[in-house]
Amino acid sequence: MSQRTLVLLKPDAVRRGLIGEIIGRIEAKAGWTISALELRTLDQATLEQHYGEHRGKPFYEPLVGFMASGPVVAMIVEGERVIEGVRRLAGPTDPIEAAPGSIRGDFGTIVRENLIHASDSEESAIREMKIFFPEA
Ligand code: RTP
Ligand code: MG
Repeated sequence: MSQRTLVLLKPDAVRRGLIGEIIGRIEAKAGWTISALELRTLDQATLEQHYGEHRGKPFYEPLVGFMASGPVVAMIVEGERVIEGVRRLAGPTDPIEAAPGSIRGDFGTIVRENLIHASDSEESAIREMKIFFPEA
């Protein structure tokens, strides 16, 4: 079943020069394609929309501060079972729990600075794609 998902390469990934490495892993999956891509610095309003479900949690303010600390790469990736697939490529939220071979497992150590965001369901994907690529 072909799907679309919203992926963000977080500011730590951009700062550390990992854009190519991470996009390479996504592009290497058979049949997946990137159909929209933009480098941009996120403002507070966009971040409040995107991470609204976490408002009030202890990690919310530091998360938003981190996500605004530098440019991110936002993209739409399309393909077979891509929603679950990119989440699997990324690995669990906490990089220390993420297996080697996953993006977070290979490159992360800090929960907040875990390199990549990917929509967690079809519903989230539709909501998040509208925030970042309203024209798509
Ligand atoms: P994401 O939404 O970014 O794809 O990550 P996720 O589903 O794996 O994790 P989620 O629970 O949605 O949390 C969103 C992001 O908040 C940061 N976080 N910090 N305890 C903490 O300090 C903490 N917990 C979460 C991470 O950047 C996480 O990806
Ligand atoms: Mg999430």
